[in-house]
Amino acid sequence: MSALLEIHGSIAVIRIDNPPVNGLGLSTRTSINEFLQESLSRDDIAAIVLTGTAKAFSGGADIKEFGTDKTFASPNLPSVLDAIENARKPVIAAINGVCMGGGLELALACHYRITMSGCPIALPEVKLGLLPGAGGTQRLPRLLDMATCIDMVSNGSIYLSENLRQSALFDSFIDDQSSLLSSAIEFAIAKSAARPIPKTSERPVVQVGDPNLFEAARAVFHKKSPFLPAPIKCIDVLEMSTLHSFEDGLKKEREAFQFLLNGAESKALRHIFVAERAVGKIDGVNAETTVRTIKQVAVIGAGTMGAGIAMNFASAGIPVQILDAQAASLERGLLRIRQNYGATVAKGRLSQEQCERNCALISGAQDYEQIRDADLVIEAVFEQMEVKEEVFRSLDRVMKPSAILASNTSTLDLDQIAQFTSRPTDVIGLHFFSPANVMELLEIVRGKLTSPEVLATCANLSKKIKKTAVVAGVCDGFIGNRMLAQYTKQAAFLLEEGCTPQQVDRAIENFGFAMGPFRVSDLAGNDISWAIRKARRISKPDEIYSDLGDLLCEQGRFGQKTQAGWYDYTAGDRTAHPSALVANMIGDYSQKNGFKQRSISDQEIVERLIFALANEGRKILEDKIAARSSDIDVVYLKGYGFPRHRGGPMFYAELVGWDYVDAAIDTFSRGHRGETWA
Ligand code: T1G
Repeated sequence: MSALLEIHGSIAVIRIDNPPVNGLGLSTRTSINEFLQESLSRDDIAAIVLTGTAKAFSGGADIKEFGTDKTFASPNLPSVLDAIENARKPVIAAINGVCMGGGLELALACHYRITMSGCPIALPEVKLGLLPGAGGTQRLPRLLDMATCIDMVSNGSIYLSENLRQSALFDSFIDDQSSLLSSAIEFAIAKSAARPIPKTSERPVVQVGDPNLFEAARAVFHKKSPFLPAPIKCIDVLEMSTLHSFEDGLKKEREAFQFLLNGAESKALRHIFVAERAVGKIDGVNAETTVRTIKQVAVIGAGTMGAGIAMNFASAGIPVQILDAQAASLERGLLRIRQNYGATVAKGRLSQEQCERNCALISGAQDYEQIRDADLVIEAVFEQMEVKEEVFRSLDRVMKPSAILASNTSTLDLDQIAQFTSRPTDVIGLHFFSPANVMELLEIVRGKLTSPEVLATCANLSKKIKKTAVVAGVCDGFIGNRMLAQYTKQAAFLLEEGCTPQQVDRAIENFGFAMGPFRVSDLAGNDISWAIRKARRISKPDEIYSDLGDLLCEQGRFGQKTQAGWYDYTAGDRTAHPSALVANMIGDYSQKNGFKQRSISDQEIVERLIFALANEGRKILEDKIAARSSDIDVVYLKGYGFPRHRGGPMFYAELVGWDYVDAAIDTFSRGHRGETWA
């Protein structure tokens, strides 16, 4: 059973009891309905209170049931909401916590609603590519003004109950949180004889006011989310509530819900909802795994990365020491903290001044004595093994026994780094992405000897600094950069065959990326990938790359910072202008190398780039560098801008079918630079 029944005198209390969020799966809905029918049949029961256990009333329909015939909004399932609304005794919703999606729709079908402060109220289905499919779009506008309905339904905005206190959504609002149930029971007793029993569906729709409200909202979403059908559908069905009867409006809602439910966008967004939570399931780590307390962090290196990393902790209220041999670097690091604090994802209620107060700058310290008591030290020094070796040998000598020693390396072998210490089980990789205080992704790199305790501690800490942490094994590039290397390679090979940078960028941006590979490279700095290719040409001499990126950098065209890269720029303007010089450079290079030029479709451009990602992702899974396919999707969404409504490279490959992908790769492997698809 996933509901409980308690009798309080003449009042029946039905408690939704399906941890962790009281999801309204079929068994829960069935239990609620059984207890409802029992309460309605008993002469000694005058009214019913419906509430939740713990901190949730209900988080909504069970997302995992979608695609089955059990789903909440399934037209072929008797609705517990109809049973409640048509009950011949008053049903009162006592909203005790999270009340979202189908949970709010359940409360809207009740005859009265009582709540307290601090309850998140939302219809966030749009974030899953859906819309409220159980009457929410037709009942809410009978209680709240339409502008708020549009914000709640089309944006998925979450409102705290106290911010809706004056609305008709709640019939009673209590201030003493401990007395919600007793107040609800008293309210039920007071209403038990009141007739007629008020039905939300029989209330008139609240006056819209602005006749242009719906059109203006559509214009916003056409611009804001051109790839997503759900927000516009939400507005359409909300508007239907003003044009049709409740029953007809419900039919329109149901049609729109089924349309969205079966759409690729919603499948992708539901996949990511589950994937973002699955990353926290780490092999060898469970609820019993010890998590060390991290009260003090130290960061070695006050460069762009070091300062950004430090900001994550300082802005989450964790004191952090920042070390750098050069006092000037520290000053620059502090300046970066001041300048970039506003964008820091981890900033909670801390002010910039409080964040700075959490930062202790230590210059010239080479003996690390001053940081020996730190619980976690993260090195963000120069990306050379010799430098890392010196740092880790010193840290091993100085740091207290329980300290965790982390490297921010993005390309070096963490297992080799761990061997520089006498405590390899305490060594881990924490690969932040630049700008480190902004990018949500954190790759936690698990060395062969990294202990589950150290893993659990870092995974727990990542939540405190508001990062999405994905565990990766040790290999060159871990998960994201390893895939990015194949993506950027294919992008350059497309230029060798006759594409222009703007054609490649436009094709992948029309697929949904915010920026194509060449605009991204100009933004990040073409010299960064240039340095990586130079290093790889030594470490992996057989690796095949296009020389175009090198030719570009040899002309000093590093991108926006030099006002010239794959594109031309004017001072102070980030607009990318196609470059005749680059076009000539590509043409000359391809002609010199005898590369056959051809017209390439946008579809091929997209498939070459996306299947390069998926193909490498598949190898990453085979090498056991990622724990699951959906982790790879989360990495590429959170760290590399893969469009969320496409679900990630692995999800997209599964959606189009791996047979199709393999057939395409087989064709590519017989074409230009085909050997790189092996
Ligand atoms: N269905 C299934 N599982 C859910 C779930 C849901 N609705 N919500 C959460 N979970 C799981 C989640 O996967 C995780 O699982 C655990 O609960 C804790 O979640 C007909 C069609 C409620 C604010 O979109 O926003 O109703 O990892 O880590 O941080 O119109 O969960 O432990 O295995 O997020 O405390 C609409 C989605 C559904 C709300 C709690 N409802 N959930 O946050 O916990 S569609 C939503 C959330 C619908 C109707 C339509 C949050 C939360 P695991 P968590 P949290």
